[in-house]
This record gives sequence, C-alpha cells and structure tokens, in this order.
Amino acid sequence: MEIREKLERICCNNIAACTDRQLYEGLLEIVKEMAAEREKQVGDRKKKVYYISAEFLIGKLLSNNLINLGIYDEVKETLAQYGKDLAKIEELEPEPSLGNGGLGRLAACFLDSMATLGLDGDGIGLNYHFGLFLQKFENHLQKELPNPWLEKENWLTRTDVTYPVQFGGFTVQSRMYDLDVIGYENRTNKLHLFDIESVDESIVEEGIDFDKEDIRRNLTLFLYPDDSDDAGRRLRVYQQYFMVSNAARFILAECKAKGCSLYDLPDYAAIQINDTHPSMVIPELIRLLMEEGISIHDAIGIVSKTCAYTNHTILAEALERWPMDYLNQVVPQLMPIIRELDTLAKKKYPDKATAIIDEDNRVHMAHMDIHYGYSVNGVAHLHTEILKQNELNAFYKIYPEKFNNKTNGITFRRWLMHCNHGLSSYLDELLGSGWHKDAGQLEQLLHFADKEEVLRRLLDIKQENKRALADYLKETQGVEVDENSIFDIQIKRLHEYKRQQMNALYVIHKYLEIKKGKVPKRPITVIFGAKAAPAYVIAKDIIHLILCLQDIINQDTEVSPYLKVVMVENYNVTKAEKLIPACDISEQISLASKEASGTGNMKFMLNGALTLGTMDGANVEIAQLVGPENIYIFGESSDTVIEHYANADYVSKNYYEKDADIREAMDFMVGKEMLAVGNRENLERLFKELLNKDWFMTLLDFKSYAARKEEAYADYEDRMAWAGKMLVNIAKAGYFSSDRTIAEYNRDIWKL
Ligand code: 26Q
Repeated sequence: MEIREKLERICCNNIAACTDRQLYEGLLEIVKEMAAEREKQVGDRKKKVYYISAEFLIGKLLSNNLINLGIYDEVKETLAQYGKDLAKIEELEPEPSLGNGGLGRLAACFLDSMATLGLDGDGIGLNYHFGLFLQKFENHLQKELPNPWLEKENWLTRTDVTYPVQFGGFTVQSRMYDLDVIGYENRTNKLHLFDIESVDESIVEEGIDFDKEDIRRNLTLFLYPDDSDDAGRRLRVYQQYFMVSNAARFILAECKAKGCSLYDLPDYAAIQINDTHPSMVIPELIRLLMEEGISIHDAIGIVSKTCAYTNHTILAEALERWPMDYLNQVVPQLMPIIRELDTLAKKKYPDKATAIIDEDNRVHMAHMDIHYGYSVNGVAHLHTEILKQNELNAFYKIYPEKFNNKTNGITFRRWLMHCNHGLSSYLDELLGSGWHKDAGQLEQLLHFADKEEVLRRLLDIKQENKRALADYLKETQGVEVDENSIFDIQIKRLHEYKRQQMNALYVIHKYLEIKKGKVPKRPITVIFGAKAAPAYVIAKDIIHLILCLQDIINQDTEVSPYLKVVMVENYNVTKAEKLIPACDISEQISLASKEASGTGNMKFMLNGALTLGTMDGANVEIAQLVGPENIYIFGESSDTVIEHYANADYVSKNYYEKDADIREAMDFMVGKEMLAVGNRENLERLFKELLNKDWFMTLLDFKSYAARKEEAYADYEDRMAWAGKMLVNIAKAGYFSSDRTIAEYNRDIWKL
C-alpha cells in the first residue's frame, strides 16, 4: 500500500482535517505495522546477540524510523501537500531519556547498526517511567524534575512475557515491553524493556523525591544517575538484579524454543554485558542452569563461553563494588554462587588484585566479568591500552587472549542523515548514497578538497544550521546569538574530568581581556549543555559558575557584542541533534587518560566541526585520521598525567601562584562581580577545590588550552582554509560509523 493510502486510512480519508497529534499517533501505528512486516520476512537464526544494558538512550524515534523504513521523504511530501509539517509533528513526540550519556547512547547506536547489518541482536533493559531527570535552571542552580515519556500511544508493545522475580523477603512480577529497532533498509530487531507490574508513579513527591525503600512500587520509576547517594545505590542493586534475572530467563526460554540443549547455549547466544551494571547475569544464569539440573561446574563452563564484558571507564569511583551486606539482603540466592566463583578464582590466582570478593567484603563486578566472561574490551585504542597496561594489568597477565579493543562508533543515520539534512543531501549529490550503508565511501569527498564551489557549499550549509540553532535558542530560551560568531560548543555530562571548568575559566579570561580593550576579531558564542548528577556537589557548583557567567557577560554591553555564553537547559538527544550540525569548534578537553572514548567528538567531526581537544579517548584516533593540521590538540599526554598521579606531584596552587592569567581568572570566580549574582558558598567551594586539589589538573593544561583555542579562532578567519579542514574531518569520519564497530564485535566476539 502506498504511504498516502496508509495515511488516509488512519485519517478517515481526510488528512487536512487531522490535528498534528492525530497524525503523530497515526504515523506511530503505520511504522509499527511496517516494522512487523519486516520482522516476519527475516525469521530467526540460530545464534543471537543479547546486548544487556541499564541504559538505552534512544532519543525520539519517529523521524529515524521513517528514515530507516525508507519513507521519510514520501511521508514529508505527502503531508506537505495537505499543509502539514512533519517537523511540527515530530515535536510532539516526548523524548525517552533512558540513559545518562555516552554509554546509553552507544547502546542505542549499536542497536541501529545490528539491525542495519542484518544481525540478529536484541537489546535488554529496563522500562524507566521517568528516565533521567528533567533539568531546569532556577536562581543559577540546577533543579531536577521527573521526565515522564510514556504517553497513552507510544512505541512500546506490551507482551505476554512475565516472570516472578525473587528478592530477599519478597517477590515482584515482571512484564516485558517491546520496542521495534528498525534497521536502515534491513531487518527489525527488538529492544526488550522489563517493568514491574506493581509500579506506582504516584509515589513521586516534590521534584524527583520518592520512598527509596518501597521497591515494589519504585523499582522502575527512575534511571539512577552516574553518581548517587547511598539510599539510591541499594535501589540500583535491586534494579540490576531485576534486569538480569528477566534477561537470563528470557534468553534461556528463546534458546529452548529453538530446541537448544542448555549445554550448547554458547552456540545460540552471545551476551554482551554493557559495563558492570548487568554483571549479575553471570551468577543468575549459573543459578538458573543449576535449577535445570546442570552441575555448578558445567554451568560455570557454559556461562563463561556465553558472556562478554565491555568496560567504559577507568575512573575508580565508577567501578562497581557492591558491599556483601547489600547483596545478602537483595539477592541472597546469588551469594553462594558468587562465593563459589570467588573461591575458584582465588585458588587459581591468589593475587589480591584479581579477587572477586575483597578484604572489605565488597564484590568487584568487573572482576567477576573478567574471570567468567570470554572477552573483555575497551572502547578506544588508548583506553584499551591503559586497561591492559595499568588498570587491569593483573588480569591482562592472566588472560591476554581475552582483551581486545573495539573503538566506539555512532550511527550515521541519526547523526547525519536525520540531524543534518542539508549536509546529508549535499553529500548524496556529490558522492551518491552509498555512504549511508558503507561509511568508508565518505573518503571520496577528498577528491573535492580543492574545489572552491564545494568548500563554499560546506560553509553555506554550516551557516544555515547556525541560523536554525540561533532561531531555536531564541524560541526556547529567549537568548539571542549572533549567527556570524564562532559557535564553540561543549555538550556532555557534567564531570570534573571532562573539565567544563577549564572552558569556563577561559571564558572569564576572555571576558577580562575584552574589558581591557582587547576585543576578538570575530564574536564568540560559547555554548554549554550538561546535566549534573543530583548528588554531585562540585558538578553543580560548576553549573552555577557557568550560569552566573552567562548572566554577567550577556548583560555587560561592553562585552556581549564580542562574547556570549549560553547554557542550554535540559541537554538531551533532541538538543544534541540541533547543536551538533551548527558547531564550529567541538570541545573535547578531558584530562588525558580519563575519557574512555567519547562519542560526541565523532558526531561533531562528522558534521564538519573541528576538534579542540586533548590526546584522550578516541580523540587520539581522530587526530591520526585527519592529521595535525585539521585538529587542535593541546595539553599533557596520558603518560605524563598517569605519572603525576603515581608520583602524587601535581600541585595546582603552584600554577595559580606562577601565572598571572590563571590567577586573575581564578580570582574573578570569587570576586565582587560574581558574588553580586551568585552564591558565595558554591563559588568559594569550587574555587578552593581548584586551588587546593584540582584532581583533574585543570590549571596544568589551562595555558596550552587557551593558546590552542586562540589559534583555532585565528584560523577560522581564513574561511576557505577552514572549509578545507571541515571537509577532511567529514571525509575521515567514516571510520567512526557504529556499523564498523558492530562488524568488529561480530567478527571478534559474537561470531554470528
Ligand atoms: C555506577 C554505579 C552506581 C550508579 C551509577 C553508575 C554508573 C552509571 C552510568 C556508572 C557509569 C555510567 C556511565 C558511564 C558512561 O557513560 N561512560 C562513557 O561511555 C561512553 C561509551 O563507551 C564513552 O564514550 C565515554 O568516554 C564514557 O565516559
């Protein structure tokens, strides 16, 4: 049936009379139907991947699904004939925020790529009703509110799959909800989200407060932020066990349905454990296999050939180590198994560094994954090397064959075709559409490196995107930005290691320079977007600093024609889709060795922004691909940083005392202008933290950061040369397609 007919059918033959909401709900139905047809066509194969993750930051789905079904243009044009605007209809869709940041968004990109490559691979996670909190700014502070996304008509399909899940002292009943994952012109896979039947949204009080003990009602209300209070941590263990117990039962049921003997499980299932959040799937599977009459020894052997672990961080505080007390209370049935796994590991490898249960009676989830999984991967070349040589060195010595690298990637369907129609269709015009499925073909763009006409078009497209962003910011936040200024953007979760504070210090430095009469050649617009974990005090102080700066600078008529600061409220996937295509300079300024990979860096590059960054995470690979003249690298190397930590010899105060620029910018933070708009408590705490501790070495890299940024700003003035750099970045971005990443996972780990 033609799209027009389908639309007419759901609109009672009168598209023009339909409201945008009716059209939105109708499109939802059409997409679901078309997805189901594709599913039937494919059928099941023997082996399947189960990607288990506490987060799937999928973003809005309508537009992407239309693209992947190959009907986006047709729908858009048909609607336009009736005076309807697809963009307006898309705005009605609530954004599911089922993730914190990079790890969750990666899982979503991977689902898209698995389906697009035609691999049989499902995601398994939780159906958080409010996801991550919604961020508001009030009195220059972050305020958290619930973010409901489940409307009556939504993407989920309720299934008949339900299990009783046993915790210490009580049981909850689960139910599985399915969401279609539509590959680009290929198969449909599923994202299975488990919920509790007894969930109760009404227990949410003021803001995002609720009774953390009331597990029967709260289990799937919120996604836990990456840094949380103690009460929340226990709830997180409940969530994790609930997720993996359902996953394990579902996986075993699917395998049985295919006629698999449970001894052959590894031939039917590969389970990818996304960071340690789903690690309890290992003991849970062992437990379930034992219930089927398999010996513990055999069960361990089977599971060890089925599970593979991905590490996403080397920050010590993010490595999950659950106190035995928690586990005894929440999942007593797993404890004998975890103890046995620990005993076996200790017998073979007495080194304390590789123990599952440590001397403080904490269970190291990553250690369990490495001993009892068949693959351990990092997410960028440098990250994997640091895991092998430092963080997980004791394990690397035991199991060198388990370690491998899988440099992250992003789906070009969302991060170019959907978010940047201008650039995407121009690339089609120049190169054909082969790059949609084979991103390596973008390299052919290099043939046009000297074509003035092509370079001009790239600049024009960027300009249009900047104009669109300026309009959006005006509409949504009431701020005016100059579309002819340089758009310098840092958007990511707020964390000290990502060093938004360094960017803010530069803003102060620039402000003071302008005040002294040294005005920049071209105005600069510095854009931030970031959520801070509600319990992360310093992160919230940094937000406070940025919001105060925004106010002071934008109200200063001497400075605001040259410098503007915009902190975007409630940064999320939808906002990223508007910000990234409009960016000139992409800030990737983490302290070297701390950012496992980064994936925002890849999205910016693909959309023609130039990276200002440290040699960290995947920035290293970007630098290698584009060459030193097409990226702005600064700062100390990861080796030097690791040495500073080892020798404990970094003293931030020395940098403050030695350097007048640093001192001036730092002092401003707690000076009278700032205190006139901000809170003394927040600002002084941050100041002291940077002066006396500065664990992530902001002051160490500040001068080289500022110098490199000036260089980038100066280069920007040679528009054609800049466009040449943009072109190289776009052309070389193909390597960062998640299709490449997923093909490597399949080749080396899953072997479907
Ligand atoms: C842990 C314990 C208790 C509560 C929460 C957590 C928790 C939650 C989320 C720990 C970590 C996360 C998220 C981590 C994350 O997003 N890591 C990012 O993963 C990306 C994809 O691989 C990388 O590109 C980023 O470099 C990495 O920071």
